[in-house]
Order: sequence, then structure tokens, then C-alpha cells
Amino acid sequence: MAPPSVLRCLTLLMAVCCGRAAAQEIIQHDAGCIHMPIIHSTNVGHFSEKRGVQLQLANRSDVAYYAQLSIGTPPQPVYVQLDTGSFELWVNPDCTKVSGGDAVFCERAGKYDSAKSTTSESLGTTKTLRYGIGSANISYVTDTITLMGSTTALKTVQFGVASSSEDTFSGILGIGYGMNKTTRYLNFVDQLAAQNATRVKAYTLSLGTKDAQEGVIVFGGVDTSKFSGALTKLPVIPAESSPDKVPRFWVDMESISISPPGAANRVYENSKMPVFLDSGSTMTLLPPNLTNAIALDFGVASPDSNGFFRLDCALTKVNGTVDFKFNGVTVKVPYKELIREVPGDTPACFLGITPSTTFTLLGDTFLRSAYGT
Ligand SMILES: *[C@@H]1O[C@H](CO)[C@@H](O)[C@H](O)[C@H]1NC(C)=O
Ligand SMILES: *[C@@H]1O[C@H](CO)[C@@H](O)[C@H](O)[C@H]1NC(C)=O
Ligand SMILES: *[C@@H]1O[C@H](CO)[C@@H](O)[C@H](O)[C@H]1NC(C)=O
Ligand SMILES: *[C@@H]1O[C@H](CO)[C@@H](O)[C@H](O)[C@H]1NC(C)=O
Ligand SMILES: *[C@@H]1O[C@H](CO)[C@@H](O)[C@H](O)[C@H]1NC(C)=O
Ligand SMILES: CC(=O)N[C@H]1CO[C@H](CO)[C@@H](O)[C@@H]1O
Repeated sequence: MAPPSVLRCLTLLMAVCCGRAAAQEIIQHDAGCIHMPIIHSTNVGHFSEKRGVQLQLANRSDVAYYAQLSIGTPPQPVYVQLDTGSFELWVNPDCTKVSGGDAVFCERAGKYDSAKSTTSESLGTTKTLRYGIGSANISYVTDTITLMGSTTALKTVQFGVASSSEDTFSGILGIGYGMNKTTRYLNFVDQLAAQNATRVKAYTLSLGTKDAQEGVIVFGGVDTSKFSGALTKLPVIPAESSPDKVPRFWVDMESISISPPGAANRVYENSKMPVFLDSGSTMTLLPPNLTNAIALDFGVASPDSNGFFRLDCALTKVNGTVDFKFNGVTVKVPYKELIREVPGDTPACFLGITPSTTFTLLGDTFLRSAYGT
């Protein structure tokens, strides 16, 4: 995802960032880049207070990252999940199809009513979108979209309005490849570049730490304040050579190793493989053998019935790291960031890696440590 060059437009953000400056103050002086805050769903400033404790781990909304868009004229605010692993934007999930706390969250994410927008146009076409979890039947419309934290209004952006959906509690902003690769129209990221809101079709995503509960996505550039050391370019594996032949952010992972405190680093067998970077997935998914080997080092021999490895929460206080090695760069993920903590009367902790025989992907439990303060 690293764009071709570090852009001048970010120097201003760098100068003021360290005190967590509001993105809104920066935008006007920052032509060519858009800094959009992204919000973790456990953030009580934005979502229901009860949300954090009601959710079960099996449902991914509790740990997803959301962006707020304003759609239509006059603008209607809607939260959508930010997903590097998919390609299209859609809104209006069926909240009656999800239970309890999920339904509350779903309602809070907001709805778009095309009839209340003077700039809305129906395209008369439909599609079914399917995800790892959930699916939606959508009808395409175009309308004006304004990004939170920016005065930029994108005109005539194509997106989906769901007529029905299952197992989803918010719309999704897919920011993977679009036009000519996965779609026959300009997707949201394409439109940012096409309408000159950004100078280049690139973005950097900083999820922030688990405790921060928010991050920022910079469309059109790199926030050089969010990392130390040099930026490393990783070639994206072409779709035709990738495991699922879908144009995604597939990269070659060289190895995974563990650095327990005070002990030597150990490399896991069979940990060289292609993986894709997916902000839409809470968990990192790896082959069962490899996941089992890592879990064993966290003191758990087998997963629960949902496929999650429950471990001792005391491990979040241990200074070890799990290290993901790529050509030229190693991302060290602290135990605390790799471990999923589910709050409650009895907090539960789980390894942020789950076994999968179908996908190898690095989700939020990895991405939070790849780039960000
Ligand atoms: C999409 O529509 C089809 C046909 O009406 C229906 O069978 C299916 O259940 C719908 N899918 C979702 C996710 O609502
Ligand atoms: C998509 O492909 C068409 C035809 O080759 C080309 O004219 C157009 O510029 C491409 N658009 C993008 C955004 O790549
Ligand atoms: C974007 O900028 C390019 C180059 O300056 C220009 O040719 C194009 O017309 C602009 N497009 C829009 C939608 O403003
Ligand atoms: C998984 O482990 C089993 C038992 O050690 C071994 O036979 C098998 O080849 C391994 N599979 C992979 C994909 O590494
Ligand atoms: C972990 O590392 C930090 C900073 O290096 C140090 O202050 C802290 O005491 C260490 N904690 C443990 C449990 O070793
Ligand atoms: C474990 C858990 O809470 N699972 C729920 C996830 O959401 C689906 C759809 O709303 C429910 O049916 C599950 O019970």
C-alpha cells in the first residue's frame, strides 16, 4: 500500500501531529491529501456505551474500524466499515437481521435515504456482494459524498444501497482496487483521484493502537509521523499469480517468528507464504498448523468451538513480540496488540490469529502494528 513517493503535502501534518492535532485543522493547507479519522467501534465517544461489553468475539463489528461519510444533498451522515479487502461502497444494512447489541450498533451507524437527497440518481442496476462474513443485495445509485474531516465533496460517486443483507451491521467502504481491476466503474478511491481530491491513487492507513481506539487514513499520501525508519516497498503479487486470483493487497511473507522476553527468537516452520492485508478482518488468518504452533507458545493447545484460542490475559502485560518478516522489513507485533481482549465482568483474552484452511490474511491484529504511532 505504500505509495510511490512521500508527498510534500504531509509536512504540515508532521509539524503539528505530535499533540494529536485535529485532522480538520490541517486539511485546508494540505492540498492533494485527505486525512480522514477512522473510529474503532469500541470508541464510546462515537458508538453506544454498551457496545464494548455486549459484543461477542465471533461477531466482527466490535473490533472493526469505521469511517464517517456524508452522503447526498443535504448531507446524511453514515458510518461505514473501512475494508482494504473489498472494492465497493455500500450502505443501509438490514438491522432487523442482526441481534441485540449488533442491531443497536447497526441503527447507530446511520441510514441513507435517496429520496431525501436532491443529487441522488438511481442507476437501475443491482448486484449481490459477498464477504467472508455476511452478504448484501444492493441497487446502484450515484450521489455526492463528503468525507468527514474534509470539505471535499465528490460528485456522482457510484455506490450500493442495500435492499436486503445478512450478517452485516454496517455498510462497507471497500478501498481495494477498483476500475478495470475489480469493478467496471470508478470506485471511491478511484473517484478521489479522478476528481482531483488526491494527487495520487494511494493511501496509508494507520489504525492506531488498541488503546487509542482510533486512527487515520490519509488518502493520497503518507503520514511520515506515523512510523520510524524508512518506508519499505513491497511488491503486490499480481492477481493471476495470487492464491485466489483476485486483485488484492497480496504480498509475500518470508516468515513468522516469536521473540519471548529474555529468550531467543524462534522461527516457525511453514510460515513462508503469500498473505493479503485486510483491514476488514479483525483477526489474522493463518493455516491451522502454523496457528497451533503459535498458540502453543502462548500456552494454549487447542481452540474453542468457535476456533478461537483463549489465553491468559496476563500475557497482554508481557513484553514479547511476534515478528512478521517480509523482504526488507520485519513488523514486530507486541503481544498486547496481537491479543484480542473482550471486556466484561470477567475479561476474556484470545490470540488474534485464527486457523483457516481457505485464507491467509493479516487483519487488524497485525495491521495496527505495521504502521501507526
Ligand atoms: C438477495 O436476494 C435473493 C433473491 O431475492 C435472496 O434469495 C437472498 O436471500 C438475498 N440475500 C441477502 C443477503 O439478503
Ligand atoms: C480503464 O480502461 C479503459 C480502457 O482500456 C481506459 O481508457 C481507462 O483509462 C481505464 N481507467 C482506469 C481508471 O484505469
Ligand atoms: C484534474 O486535474 C487534471 C490535471 O490538472 C485536469 O486535467 C482535470 O480536468 C482535473 N479534473 C477535474 C475533475 O477537476
Ligand atoms: C501439518 O502438520 C502435520 C503433522 O505434523 C503434517 O503432517 C502436515 O504436513 C502439516 N501440514 C502443513 C501444511 O504444514
Ligand atoms: C517492558 O518494557 C518496558 C520498556 O522497555 C519496561 O519499562 C517494562 O518494565 C517491561 N516490562 C516487563 C514486564 O518486563
Ligand atoms: C457469538 C455471537 O454473538 N454470535 C452472534 C453474531 O451475530 C449473529 C447475527 O446477528 C448472531 O446470530 C450470533 O448469535
